[in-house]
Amino acid sequence: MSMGHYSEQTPGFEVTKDWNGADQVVIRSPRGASVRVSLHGGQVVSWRSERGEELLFTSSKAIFKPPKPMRGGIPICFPQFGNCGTLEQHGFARNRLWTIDDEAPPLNHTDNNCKASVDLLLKPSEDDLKCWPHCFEFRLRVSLSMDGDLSLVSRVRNVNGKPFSFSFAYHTYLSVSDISEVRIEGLETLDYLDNLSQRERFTEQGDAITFESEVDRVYVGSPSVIAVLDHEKKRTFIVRKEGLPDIVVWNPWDKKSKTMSDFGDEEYKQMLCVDAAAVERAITLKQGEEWTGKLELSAVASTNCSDHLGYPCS
Ligand code: TA6
Repeated sequence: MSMGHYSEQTPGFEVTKDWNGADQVVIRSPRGASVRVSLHGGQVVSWRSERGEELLFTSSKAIFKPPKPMRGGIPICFPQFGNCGTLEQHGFARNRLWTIDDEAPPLNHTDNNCKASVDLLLKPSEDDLKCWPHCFEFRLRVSLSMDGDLSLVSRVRNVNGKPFSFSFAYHTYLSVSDISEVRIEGLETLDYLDNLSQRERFTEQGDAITFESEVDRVYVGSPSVIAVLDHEKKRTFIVRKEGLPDIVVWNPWDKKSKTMSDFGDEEYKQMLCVDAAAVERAITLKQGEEWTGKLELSAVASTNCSDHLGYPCS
């Protein structure tokens, strides 16, 4: 067991092993919230509130055997989202072993909300360069604020000559009480690409989004803050993002659930994927250029969500 980044103000992180022997990093906030990150895939596999409540969904049938990513938490889709490209579904980053990065350069923006954090690093292997011949450095900082907010900051740098383009998503499995009691606010009237009909483009209605069937959509040009309201739990997830213009919304519903071996037939009722993403337009980096994509998640009592959104939640 070793202790990493540590300062008077902020608790540090500890490195443990999951039951498969894969290294995991655990970050704790002084008030008891916690986040667990697997070095396999740089995947957040757990985010718990100060009361110890798990806020992310993980399937009871999830496979914890690399290289397959675990069905749940926050897999990282890079350098390709979905199957729109030549690589495996959602790219290779979620199937690779990341390392802890002790020399991570400081983040550009200062963040006054003292946080405990860990920095992870991914570089392409020889095999990766065969299928995607681009030298990159992917730095991921995972942080937990004093209030238990979870933030992920990705920095992708082009470290060799040729420009390259990629798409990206934080494939976030939110845990919900009952999908039919959930609504998303902030995506009203936006255009979306429907993955259920060959990415055809549609325009969302004026109301908040609710769920009564399979949904697999990429909302393009979405606001930087949206809210996922769980009426039964009286809880709202506030999703803030930077450098990620799109939001992917996915629920497999009953039929698709039955086709996924690492997902329970009824589990679609307890999860909703809301991914901060860059899908519609690929991100292109010239030599030496770096892109930053930030996600911040807060879980608040629904009574307070308008304070976070700056407009009344219904
Ligand atoms: O985010 C939506 C999506 O692309 C869906 O089309 C669905 O395939 C989902 O991701 C899960 O992908 P996975 O490869 O993790 O089974």
